[in-house]
Amino acid sequence: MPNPPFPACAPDTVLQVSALLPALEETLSEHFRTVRLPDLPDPAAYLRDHGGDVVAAVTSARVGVDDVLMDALPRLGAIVHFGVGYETTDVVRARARGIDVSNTPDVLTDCVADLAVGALIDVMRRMSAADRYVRAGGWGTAPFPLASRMSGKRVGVLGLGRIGRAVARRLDGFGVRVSYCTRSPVPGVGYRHLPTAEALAEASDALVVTVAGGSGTEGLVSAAVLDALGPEGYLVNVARGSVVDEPALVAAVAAGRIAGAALDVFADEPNVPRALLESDRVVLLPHIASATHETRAAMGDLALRNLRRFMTEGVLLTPVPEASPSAH
Ligand code: NAP
Ligand code: 8YV
Repeated sequence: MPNPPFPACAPDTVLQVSALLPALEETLSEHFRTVRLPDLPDPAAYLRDHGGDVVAAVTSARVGVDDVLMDALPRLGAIVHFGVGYETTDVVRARARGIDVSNTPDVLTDCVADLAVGALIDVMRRMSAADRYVRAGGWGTAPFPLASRMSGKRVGVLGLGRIGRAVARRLDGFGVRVSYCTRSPVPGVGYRHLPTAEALAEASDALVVTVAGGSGTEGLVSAAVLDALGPEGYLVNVARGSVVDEPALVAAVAAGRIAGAALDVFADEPNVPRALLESDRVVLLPHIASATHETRAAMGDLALRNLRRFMTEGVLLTPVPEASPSAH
Protein backbone atom coordinates (compact mmCIF):
# COMPACT_ATOMS: atom_id res chain seq x y z
CA MET A 1 0.00 0.00 0.00
CA PRO A 2 1.43 3.46 -0.85
CA ASN A 3 2.35 5.61 2.13
CA PRO A 4 0.07 8.58 2.86
CA PRO A 5 1.27 12.06 1.82
CA PHE A 6 3.24 13.93 4.50
CA PRO A 7 1.48 16.64 6.50
CA ALA A 8 3.37 19.94 6.99
CA CYS A 9 4.39 18.94 10.52
CA ALA A 10 4.94 15.21 10.15
CA PRO A 11 4.72 12.86 13.10
CA ASP A 12 7.48 10.46 14.08
CA THR A 13 8.45 8.34 11.11
CA VAL A 14 10.03 4.91 10.82
CA LEU A 15 12.43 4.65 7.89
CA GLN A 16 12.66 1.27 6.20
CA VAL A 17 16.18 1.39 4.78
CA SER A 18 16.33 -1.86 2.79
CA ALA A 19 14.05 -4.58 1.51
CA LEU A 20 12.91 -6.79 4.41
CA LEU A 21 10.80 -9.86 4.96
CA PRO A 22 7.47 -9.05 3.22
CA ALA A 23 5.44 -9.84 6.37
CA LEU A 24 7.64 -7.48 8.39
CA GLU A 25 7.30 -4.75 5.76
CA GLU A 26 3.53 -5.12 5.90
CA THR A 27 3.40 -4.90 9.69
CA LEU A 28 5.68 -1.86 9.66
CA SER A 29 3.44 0.05 7.30
CA GLU A 30 0.26 -1.06 9.14
CA HIS A 31 1.45 -0.10 12.63
CA PHE A 32 3.87 2.80 12.10
CA ARG A 33 4.14 5.76 9.85
CA THR A 34 6.69 4.03 7.65
CA VAL A 35 8.60 5.36 4.67
CA ARG A 36 10.34 2.84 2.44
CA LEU A 37 13.60 4.37 1.29
CA PRO A 38 14.20 1.93 -1.62
CA ASP A 39 10.76 2.84 -3.11
CA LEU A 40 11.32 6.60 -3.13
CA PRO A 41 11.90 8.17 -6.56
CA ASP A 42 14.34 10.67 -5.04
CA PRO A 43 15.67 9.44 -1.68
CA ALA A 44 18.06 12.41 -1.35
CA ALA A 45 15.18 14.88 -1.70
CA TYR A 46 13.14 13.00 0.89
CA LEU A 47 16.03 12.99 3.34
CA ARG A 48 16.65 16.70 2.77
CA ASP A 49 13.01 17.67 3.25
CA HIS A 50 11.84 15.04 5.78
CA GLY A 51 14.97 13.49 7.33
CA GLY A 52 14.10 15.31 10.57
CA ASP A 53 10.88 13.28 10.93
CA VAL A 54 12.66 9.95 11.21
CA VAL A 55 13.07 8.59 14.73
CA ALA A 56 13.84 4.94 13.97
CA ALA A 57 15.42 3.07 11.08
CA VAL A 58 14.80 -0.60 10.29
CA THR A 59 17.39 -2.24 8.08
CA SER A 60 18.88 -5.59 7.15
CA ALA A 61 22.16 -6.85 8.59
CA ARG A 62 23.65 -6.67 5.10
CA VAL A 63 22.74 -3.03 4.45
CA GLY A 64 22.85 -1.37 7.89
CA VAL A 65 22.77 2.43 8.14
CA ASP A 66 25.80 4.12 6.63
CA ASP A 67 27.34 7.35 7.92
CA VAL A 68 25.76 9.53 5.21
CA LEU A 69 22.29 8.25 6.01
CA MET A 70 22.87 8.54 9.76
CA ASP A 71 23.91 12.18 9.29
CA ALA A 72 20.76 12.91 7.29
CA LEU A 73 18.55 11.81 10.22
CA PRO A 74 19.07 14.32 13.05
CA ARG A 75 16.30 12.89 15.31
CA LEU A 76 17.22 9.24 14.79
CA GLY A 77 17.08 7.35 18.09
CA ALA A 78 17.22 3.68 17.09
CA ILE A 79 18.64 1.47 14.36
CA VAL A 80 16.89 -1.89 14.30
CA HIS A 81 18.70 -4.60 12.34
CA PHE A 82 16.93 -7.59 10.83
CA GLY A 83 19.82 -10.04 11.29
CA VAL A 84 22.51 -10.70 13.87
CA GLY A 85 25.43 -9.08 12.01
CA TYR A 86 25.61 -5.29 12.19
CA GLU A 87 29.09 -4.48 10.88
CA THR A 88 27.42 -2.38 8.18
CA THR A 89 26.51 0.21 10.83
CA ASP A 90 29.13 2.18 12.76
CA VAL A 91 27.83 1.47 16.26
CA VAL A 92 30.40 3.67 18.03
CA ARG A 93 29.38 6.59 15.85
CA ALA A 94 25.69 5.87 16.44
CA ARG A 95 26.10 5.64 20.21
CA ALA A 96 28.08 8.90 20.23
CA ARG A 97 24.98 10.47 18.69
CA GLY A 98 22.71 8.82 21.29
CA ILE A 99 21.34 6.36 18.75
CA ASP A 100 20.82 2.85 20.11
CA VAL A 101 21.27 -0.20 17.88
CA SER A 102 19.66 -3.65 18.02
CA ASN A 103 20.08 -6.95 16.16
CA THR A 104 18.35 -10.35 16.19
CA PRO A 105 20.65 -12.73 18.10
CA ASP A 106 19.87 -16.36 19.05
CA VAL A 107 16.73 -16.84 16.95
CA LEU A 108 18.78 -17.70 13.84
CA THR A 109 21.59 -19.63 15.53
CA ASP A 110 20.20 -23.13 14.94
CA CYS A 111 19.41 -22.62 11.26
CA VAL A 112 22.82 -21.09 10.52
CA ALA A 113 24.55 -23.94 12.36
CA ASP A 114 22.42 -26.53 10.53
CA LEU A 115 23.44 -25.04 7.22
CA ALA A 116 27.12 -24.83 8.17
CA VAL A 117 27.21 -28.52 9.05
CA GLY A 118 25.19 -29.40 5.93
CA ALA A 119 27.62 -27.42 3.80
CA LEU A 120 30.57 -29.15 5.44
CA ILE A 121 29.13 -32.58 4.67
CA ASP A 122 28.22 -31.44 1.16
CA VAL A 123 31.71 -30.25 0.26
CA MET A 124 33.52 -33.18 1.88
CA ARG A 125 31.20 -35.86 0.46
CA ARG A 126 30.80 -33.91 -2.80
CA MET A 127 27.01 -34.17 -2.68
CA SER A 128 26.27 -31.15 -4.90
CA ALA A 129 28.93 -32.29 -7.37
CA ALA A 130 27.41 -35.81 -7.37
CA ASP A 131 23.96 -34.30 -7.99
CA ARG A 132 25.35 -32.44 -11.01
CA TYR A 133 27.01 -35.65 -12.17
CA VAL A 134 23.75 -37.63 -12.08
CA ARG A 135 21.83 -34.86 -13.83
CA ALA A 136 24.48 -34.63 -16.54
CA GLY A 137 24.10 -38.35 -17.27
CA GLY A 138 27.49 -39.26 -15.81
CA TRP A 139 26.16 -42.17 -13.73
CA GLY A 140 26.56 -45.34 -15.74
CA THR A 141 29.45 -43.97 -17.75
CA ALA A 142 32.09 -43.88 -15.00
CA PRO A 143 31.98 -44.24 -11.21
CA PHE A 144 31.75 -40.98 -9.28
CA PRO A 145 35.12 -40.30 -7.62
CA LEU A 146 35.49 -41.18 -3.95
CA ALA A 147 35.07 -38.32 -1.48
CA SER A 148 36.32 -37.58 2.06
CA ARG A 149 34.74 -38.88 5.25
CA MET A 150 33.49 -36.17 7.62
CA SER A 151 32.73 -38.17 10.77
CA GLY A 152 35.71 -38.47 13.08
CA LYS A 153 37.69 -35.68 11.40
CA ARG A 154 39.31 -32.65 13.05
CA VAL A 155 37.24 -29.50 12.54
CA GLY A 156 38.35 -26.02 13.55
CA VAL A 157 35.62 -23.52 14.39
CA LEU A 158 36.84 -19.98 13.81
CA GLY A 159 34.73 -17.90 16.25
CA LEU A 160 33.04 -19.81 19.07
CA GLY A 161 30.14 -17.45 19.67
CA ARG A 162 26.45 -18.38 19.53
CA ILE A 163 26.67 -19.89 16.04
CA GLY A 164 30.15 -21.40 16.47
CA ARG A 165 29.05 -23.20 19.65
CA ALA A 166 25.93 -24.51 17.91
CA VAL A 167 28.12 -25.82 15.06
CA ALA A 168 30.47 -27.48 17.57
CA ARG A 169 27.55 -29.13 19.42
CA ARG A 170 26.29 -30.60 16.15
CA LEU A 171 29.76 -31.83 15.21
CA ASP A 172 30.05 -33.60 18.59
CA GLY A 173 27.33 -35.92 17.30
CA PHE A 174 29.53 -36.87 14.34
CA GLY A 175 32.46 -37.85 16.54
CA VAL A 176 34.36 -34.84 15.20
CA ARG A 177 37.30 -33.50 17.21
CA VAL A 178 36.51 -29.80 17.53
CA SER A 179 39.08 -27.07 18.18
CA TYR A 180 38.38 -23.36 18.01
CA CYS A 181 39.94 -19.94 17.81
CA THR A 182 38.63 -16.80 19.47
CA ARG A 183 40.56 -13.82 20.81
CA SER A 184 40.08 -15.10 24.35
CA PRO A 185 39.35 -18.73 25.34
CA VAL A 186 35.68 -19.35 26.07
CA PRO A 187 35.26 -20.38 29.72
CA GLY A 188 33.57 -23.70 30.41
CA VAL A 189 33.94 -25.35 26.99
CA GLY A 190 35.87 -28.59 26.56
CA TYR A 191 37.17 -27.86 23.06
CA ARG A 192 40.84 -27.03 22.48
CA HIS A 193 41.52 -23.31 22.06
CA LEU A 194 44.12 -22.22 19.54
CA PRO A 195 45.40 -18.66 19.60
CA THR A 196 45.47 -17.91 15.86
CA ALA A 197 43.47 -18.78 12.77
CA GLU A 198 46.65 -20.21 11.24
CA ALA A 199 47.29 -22.54 14.18
CA LEU A 200 43.64 -23.63 14.04
CA ALA A 201 43.86 -24.36 10.31
CA GLU A 202 47.11 -26.26 10.80
CA ALA A 203 45.40 -28.51 13.38
CA SER A 204 42.22 -29.08 11.30
CA ASP A 205 40.93 -31.13 8.37
CA ALA A 206 38.23 -28.51 7.87
CA LEU A 207 37.77 -24.93 9.04
CA VAL A 208 34.26 -23.56 9.68
CA VAL A 209 34.16 -19.77 9.83
CA THR A 210 31.60 -18.30 12.24
CA VAL A 211 33.33 -15.12 13.46
CA ALA A 212 31.66 -11.72 13.38
CA GLY A 213 32.30 -9.58 10.30
CA GLY A 214 33.73 -6.06 10.31
CA SER A 215 37.14 -4.45 10.26
CA GLY A 216 38.53 -6.64 13.08
CA THR A 217 38.16 -9.85 11.07
CA GLU A 218 38.76 -8.60 7.54
CA GLY A 219 41.00 -11.07 5.67
CA LEU A 220 41.42 -13.21 8.82
CA VAL A 221 41.36 -16.30 6.60
CA SER A 222 44.45 -15.28 4.67
CA ALA A 223 46.60 -17.09 2.10
CA ALA A 224 48.74 -18.32 5.01
CA VAL A 225 45.67 -19.75 6.79
CA LEU A 226 44.57 -21.51 3.59
CA ASP A 227 48.06 -22.93 3.14
CA ALA A 228 47.99 -24.15 6.74
CA LEU A 229 44.68 -25.90 5.99
CA GLY A 230 46.46 -27.62 3.13
CA PRO A 231 45.57 -29.66 0.04
CA GLU A 232 43.45 -32.13 2.05
CA GLY A 233 41.64 -29.34 3.93
CA TYR A 234 38.17 -27.85 3.45
CA LEU A 235 36.85 -24.36 4.19
CA VAL A 236 33.25 -23.52 5.13
CA ASN A 237 32.26 -19.87 5.47
CA VAL A 238 28.86 -18.88 6.88
CA ALA A 239 30.10 -15.66 8.51
CA ARG A 240 30.89 -12.82 6.11
CA GLY A 241 32.72 -12.74 2.77
CA SER A 242 35.05 -10.08 4.17
CA VAL A 243 36.55 -12.59 6.63
CA VAL A 244 38.16 -14.58 3.82
CA ASP A 245 40.81 -13.16 1.49
CA GLU A 246 38.74 -14.06 -1.57
CA PRO A 247 41.48 -13.68 -4.23
CA ALA A 248 43.70 -15.93 -2.06
CA LEU A 249 40.86 -18.46 -1.82
CA VAL A 250 40.32 -18.40 -5.59
CA ALA A 251 44.05 -19.00 -6.11
CA ALA A 252 44.15 -21.80 -3.51
CA VAL A 253 41.15 -23.58 -5.05
CA ALA A 254 42.52 -23.20 -8.59
CA ALA A 255 45.92 -24.58 -7.60
CA GLY A 256 44.48 -27.41 -5.47
CA ARG A 257 46.19 -25.94 -2.39
CA ILE A 258 42.95 -26.66 -0.49
CA ALA A 259 40.62 -29.58 -1.23
CA GLY A 260 37.39 -27.57 -1.43
CA ALA A 261 35.20 -24.85 -0.01
CA ALA A 262 31.53 -24.34 0.85
CA LEU A 263 30.59 -20.68 0.87
CA ASP A 264 27.35 -18.98 1.89
CA VAL A 265 28.87 -15.49 1.86
CA PHE A 266 31.09 -13.58 -0.54
CA ALA A 267 33.15 -10.41 -0.68
CA ASP A 268 30.87 -8.65 -3.19
CA GLU A 269 27.44 -10.30 -3.06
CA PRO A 270 25.76 -11.32 -5.30
CA ASN A 271 28.90 -11.43 -7.46
CA VAL A 272 30.82 -14.69 -7.26
CA PRO A 273 34.29 -14.95 -8.81
CA ARG A 274 34.18 -16.87 -12.10
CA ALA A 275 36.87 -19.30 -10.97
CA LEU A 276 34.64 -20.39 -8.08
CA LEU A 277 31.61 -20.73 -10.34
CA GLU A 278 33.63 -23.00 -12.59
CA SER A 279 35.10 -25.18 -9.85
CA ASP A 280 33.45 -28.51 -9.07
CA ARG A 281 35.22 -28.50 -5.69
CA VAL A 282 33.25 -25.54 -4.39
CA VAL A 283 29.71 -25.45 -2.99
CA LEU A 284 28.11 -22.05 -3.59
CA LEU A 285 25.11 -20.82 -1.63
CA PRO A 286 23.35 -17.43 -2.00
CA HIS A 287 23.60 -16.20 1.63
CA ILE A 288 20.80 -18.48 2.84
CA ALA A 289 22.05 -19.68 6.22
CA SER A 290 19.13 -18.11 8.11
CA ALA A 291 16.67 -18.42 5.22
CA THR A 292 13.94 -20.73 6.53
CA HIS A 293 10.31 -19.77 7.04
CA GLU A 294 10.60 -20.40 10.76
CA THR A 295 13.80 -18.47 11.38
CA ARG A 296 13.03 -15.50 9.17
CA ALA A 297 9.63 -15.19 10.92
CA ALA A 298 11.38 -15.26 14.30
CA MET A 299 13.90 -12.64 13.12
CA GLY A 300 11.05 -10.43 11.86
CA ASP A 301 9.22 -10.83 15.14
CA LEU A 302 12.29 -9.89 17.20
CA ALA A 303 13.06 -6.89 14.98
CA LEU A 304 9.45 -5.76 15.38
CA ARG A 305 9.52 -6.20 19.16
CA ASN A 306 12.66 -4.07 19.27
CA LEU A 307 10.99 -1.34 17.24
CA ARG A 308 7.77 -1.46 19.31
CA ARG A 309 9.70 -1.23 22.57
CA PHE A 310 11.65 1.75 21.23
CA MET A 311 8.57 3.54 19.93
CA THR A 312 6.65 3.04 23.19
CA GLU A 313 9.35 3.09 25.88
CA GLY A 314 12.38 4.61 24.14
CA VAL A 315 14.58 1.54 24.69
CA LEU A 316 15.49 -1.51 22.64
CA LEU A 317 14.90 -5.13 23.60
CA THR A 318 18.14 -6.68 22.27
CA PRO A 319 20.67 -3.85 21.99
CA VAL A 320 24.05 -4.82 20.52
CA PRO A 321 27.20 -4.67 22.66
CA GLU A 322 29.15 -1.40 22.77
CA ALA A 323 31.27 -1.97 19.64
CA SER A 324 31.31 -4.52 16.80
CA PRO A 325 31.97 -7.99 18.26
CA SER A 326 35.04 -8.28 16.03
CA ALA A 327 36.51 -4.82 16.72
CA HIS A 328 39.76 -4.75 18.65
P1 NAP B 1 28.71 -13.87 18.26
O1 NAP B 1 28.00 -14.70 19.26
O2 NAP B 1 28.97 -12.43 18.55
O3 NAP B 1 30.08 -14.61 17.93
C1 NAP B 1 31.14 -13.98 17.28
C2 NAP B 1 32.39 -14.78 17.57
O4 NAP B 1 33.45 -14.22 16.80
C3 NAP B 1 32.83 -14.73 19.03
O5 NAP B 1 33.16 -16.04 19.45
C4 NAP B 1 34.09 -13.87 19.02
O6 NAP B 1 34.96 -14.27 20.05
C5 NAP B 1 34.61 -14.24 17.64
N1 NAP B 1 35.59 -13.28 17.11
C6 NAP B 1 35.44 -11.95 16.90
N2 NAP B 1 36.58 -11.43 16.40
C7 NAP B 1 37.45 -12.46 16.31
C8 NAP B 1 38.79 -12.58 15.87
N3 NAP B 1 39.48 -11.50 15.43
N4 NAP B 1 39.40 -13.78 15.91
C9 NAP B 1 38.74 -14.87 16.35
N5 NAP B 1 37.45 -14.84 16.76
C10 NAP B 1 36.83 -13.64 16.75
O7 NAP B 1 27.92 -13.88 16.88
P2 NAP B 1 27.00 -15.03 16.27
O8 NAP B 1 25.60 -14.81 16.64
O9 NAP B 1 27.64 -16.35 16.53
O10 NAP B 1 27.15 -14.67 14.70
C11 NAP B 1 28.40 -14.71 14.07
C12 NAP B 1 28.36 -14.08 12.71
O11 NAP B 1 27.73 -14.95 11.78
C13 NAP B 1 27.55 -12.79 12.58
O12 NAP B 1 28.28 -11.66 13.04
C14 NAP B 1 27.25 -12.73 11.10
O13 NAP B 1 28.26 -12.00 10.43
C15 NAP B 1 27.30 -14.19 10.66
N6 NAP B 1 25.99 -14.66 10.23
C16 NAP B 1 25.81 -15.05 8.94
C17 NAP B 1 24.58 -15.51 8.54
C18 NAP B 1 24.36 -15.97 7.13
O14 NAP B 1 23.24 -15.83 6.64
N7 NAP B 1 25.34 -16.52 6.46
C19 NAP B 1 23.52 -15.56 9.42
C20 NAP B 1 23.73 -15.16 10.72
C21 NAP B 1 24.98 -14.70 11.12
P3 NAP B 1 35.99 -13.25 20.75
O15 NAP B 1 35.25 -11.95 20.92
O16 NAP B 1 36.35 -13.93 22.05
O17 NAP B 1 37.16 -13.16 19.84
C1 8YV C 1 20.55 -12.58 6.81
C2 8YV C 1 22.70 -12.48 8.23
O1 8YV C 1 20.78 -13.11 5.54
O2 8YV C 1 21.88 -12.30 10.41
C3 8YV C 1 22.80 -12.05 9.65
O3 8YV C 1 23.82 -11.45 10.00
O4 8YV C 1 23.61 -12.30 7.48
C4 8YV C 1 21.50 -13.23 7.75
O5 8YV C 1 20.75 -13.75 8.77
C5 8YV C 1 20.48 -11.11 6.73
O6 8YV C 1 20.38 -10.51 7.94
C6 8YV C 1 19.26 -10.71 5.96
O7 8YV C 1 19.35 -9.39 5.75
